[in-house]
Amino acid sequence: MLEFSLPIELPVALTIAGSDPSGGAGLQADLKTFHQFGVYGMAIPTLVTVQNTRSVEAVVPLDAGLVRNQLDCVQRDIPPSAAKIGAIPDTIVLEAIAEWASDFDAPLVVDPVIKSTHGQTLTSHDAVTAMIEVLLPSCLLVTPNLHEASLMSGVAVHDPSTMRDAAERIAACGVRHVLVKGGHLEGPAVDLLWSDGDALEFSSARIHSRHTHGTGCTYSAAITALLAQSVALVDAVVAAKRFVTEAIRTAPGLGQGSGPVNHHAPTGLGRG
Ligand code: PXL
Repeated sequence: MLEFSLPIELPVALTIAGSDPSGGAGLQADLKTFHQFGVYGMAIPTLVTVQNTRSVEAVVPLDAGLVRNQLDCVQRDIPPSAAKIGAIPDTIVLEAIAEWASDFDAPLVVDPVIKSTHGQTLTSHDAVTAMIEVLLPSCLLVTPNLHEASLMSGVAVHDPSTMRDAAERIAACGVRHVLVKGGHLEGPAVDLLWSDGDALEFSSARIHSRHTHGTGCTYSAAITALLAQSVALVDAVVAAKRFVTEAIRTAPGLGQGSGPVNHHAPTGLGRG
């Protein structure tokens, strides 16, 4: 007789993010990444975009009450062991999420998606200010790119030293770990993790590709999936960066514009 050994407990992660119908970014990228890392994914949309790999044609915010009801509804039934927050359209939705987050007691990652790959504003400036004031104190990790780190810190970020200054200032807003992604600098892709007052740098070879749509979503989703499995934060960042680098290197070349990365890339966990 065959005997199956099922996982004793399936890890669960939640994404609260925008919808990208082309599947490369937003909650679609997050769910694929959760799945690839062996994690059961749940998803709450905050806004709906009309977009493909060439352009964003519309961004439609969802109602804050609807977002909050979804949060409460899934939380009381399947409480996730980690969650991530992506694009937030406006201050009202931000405040609804922040109120929920203040009671959430598992690791919470926020990827402050201010603009889409094509430069369309997804998170309003007011919402970024509110994010710093009311959401960051409930988060374990925030993962800005250079532009987002500049906006959040007021430091013009353009090299490793200013990445560190910005990270330190953002951490002072009440978040323990800040990962500033240096992917848009020249040379190797160096990310700086400000972690409990220490600065750590992670470097990977730069891959020249136009197929980088959704890279930031995929990176923070991979970190969240690992945190949902109780992996330590620094180890989660190292493994997630490796996954994303491989996902860019093996991008499937879909679409006529900036296509998605390869969400089937190996995770290094021995099952993806
Ligand atoms: O990759 C950032 C991002 C996040 N969320 C949504 C997006 C994008 C980029 O286009 O569309 C919904």
